[in-house]
Amino acid sequence: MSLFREKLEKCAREKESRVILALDLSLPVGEKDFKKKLLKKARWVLSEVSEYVAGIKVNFQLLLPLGLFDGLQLLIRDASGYGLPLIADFKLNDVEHTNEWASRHFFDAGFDALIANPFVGWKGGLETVFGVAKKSERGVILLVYMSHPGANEGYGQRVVGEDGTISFQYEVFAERAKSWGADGVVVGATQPKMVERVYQIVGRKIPIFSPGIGIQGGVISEAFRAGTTYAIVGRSIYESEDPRKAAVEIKEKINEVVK
Ligand code: BMP
Repeated sequence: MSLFREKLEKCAREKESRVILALDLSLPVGEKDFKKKLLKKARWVLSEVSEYVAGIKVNFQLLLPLGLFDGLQLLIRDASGYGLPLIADFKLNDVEHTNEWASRHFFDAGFDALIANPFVGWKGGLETVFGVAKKSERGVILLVYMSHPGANEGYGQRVVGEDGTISFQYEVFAERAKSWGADGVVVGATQPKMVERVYQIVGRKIPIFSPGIGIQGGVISEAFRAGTTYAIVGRSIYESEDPRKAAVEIKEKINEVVK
């Protein structure tokens, strides 16, 4: 098991939380001191919820204005101080040399895991990303079925295997997550049937991360009964007037289902 998974499981146990905070705060570009304000707000939200979440996920909303080795470093240091694992959500989706360069930067910057898109395949795609992650004991999480309605156009397509068997693309990706040694899979909470099917394939070996609770329409009880391990939650927490209260409520709702 990678250090990432050990760290995540330890946090989840100690904090009795299966919530990963998606810290996607944003401010209008060009607003006076927007970078300073953005960083201040992100650090405040993190400090409010740090006791009630198992990990943090960072996306383009913070990376682009703050910069990986610039403002973001303060947030990365905060997360590390709270002992929280950090996931880089830039959905790596390119050829080998670009993927490798990006993953080295994310890991050097202090991220514990990254999310990648299995559509690019192994050879010349994600092989080196897994190699870089393994060497540094970081994690790779694969997108298996996304949470938005159009996800069925890609992840939900029927595909014909070499032996002529027909399956769904996401079933193939769930199998690949096993054979490639992924540290997690993303399956939208909005798709409880897909969560259930992916859980049949990966079992307890690979945690299922489900975004889409709340604003996107996903329901905690449906997702967790189907096999979700961690909920990725953004706006329902950081847009709330009281992020701490929102995080506690979500964590407790999940615990009612999983206990
Ligand atoms: P929210 O709870 O505000 O809907 O945020 C969900 C988070 O999960 C966002 O960071 C989004 O980029 C991410 N996400 C998603 O919503 N669906 C997916 O299928 C994969 C994701 O990473």
